[in-house]
Amino acid sequence: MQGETLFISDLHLDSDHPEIQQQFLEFMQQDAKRCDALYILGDLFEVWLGDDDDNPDHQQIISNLKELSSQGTPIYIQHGNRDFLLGQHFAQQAGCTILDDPSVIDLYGEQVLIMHGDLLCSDDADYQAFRQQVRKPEWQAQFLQQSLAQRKQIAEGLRQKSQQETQAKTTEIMDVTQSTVDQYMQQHNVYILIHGHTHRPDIHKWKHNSDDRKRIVLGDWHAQGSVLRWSKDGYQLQTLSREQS
Ligand code: LP5
Ligand code: MN
Repeated sequence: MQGETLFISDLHLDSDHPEIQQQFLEFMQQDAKRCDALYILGDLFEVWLGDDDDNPDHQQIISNLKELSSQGTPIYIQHGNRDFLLGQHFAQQAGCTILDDPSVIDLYGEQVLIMHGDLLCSDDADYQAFRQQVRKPEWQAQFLQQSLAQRKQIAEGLRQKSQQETQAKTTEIMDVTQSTVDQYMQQHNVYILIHGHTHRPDIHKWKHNSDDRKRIVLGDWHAQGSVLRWSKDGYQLQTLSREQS
């Protein structure tokens, strides 16, 4: 719909879940068709091993993104903790613009901070150390030099390690840290923050000093879709049931 901007995140697209891919393809053909812009705030893909991966399911997503953008919907995408290797080749093929995390955008006159959300989980020290390492350009260049088969194996080992570790972490550690949220909002001089990653869709409102602040958390697409619709007149955080698609 024109006059509306859409936000999604955490689809975790993966060949093992064709139903999510199908729902996203329909979302692009329907909801996103005539909107003012589509923002994807990270983890569109479950794993991204490099732009040279020729996975046919990924290729289908890329060509549909390209079609949507060439029909006039600007598409903006941020890196998630699983697809941080999305690069300029992907962006060009898909007709998307990769945005920094964090970024401030102008939404119908309102300044809004958008993030994937993993940076906000600052109490998760092991993850933050790991993140720092894998976001270094030298590390990434070295990783991308390895064969696709080697990269797959490393990513698989990492997923297993992550699964073991997250089981041992408390839910508090894996949620955002409020003081970190306030710091980012202060630093970017905004009252509204939109992010994903935690898979805890919600709208949090609080006062910081005398300011009203708001944090909108997008949901993942594991069991159903999740979309934030934003227009001049207001916003709505919606779930998209699978039956609908
Ligand atoms: O993903 P999720 O939500 O389950 O957990 C995240 C954090 N985990 C990760 C790791 C990813 O899940 C693994 C898949 C990434 C694929 C990338 C592919 C390309 C690059 C490959 C790079 C080698 O992001 C998890 C957070 C959680 O969110 C909540 O915020 O807690 O963090 C971790 O569990 C990380 C550990 O705490 C630290 C891991 C140290 C790894 C040490 C190197 C092991 C290498 C093994 C190689 C065989
Ligand atoms: Mn994530």
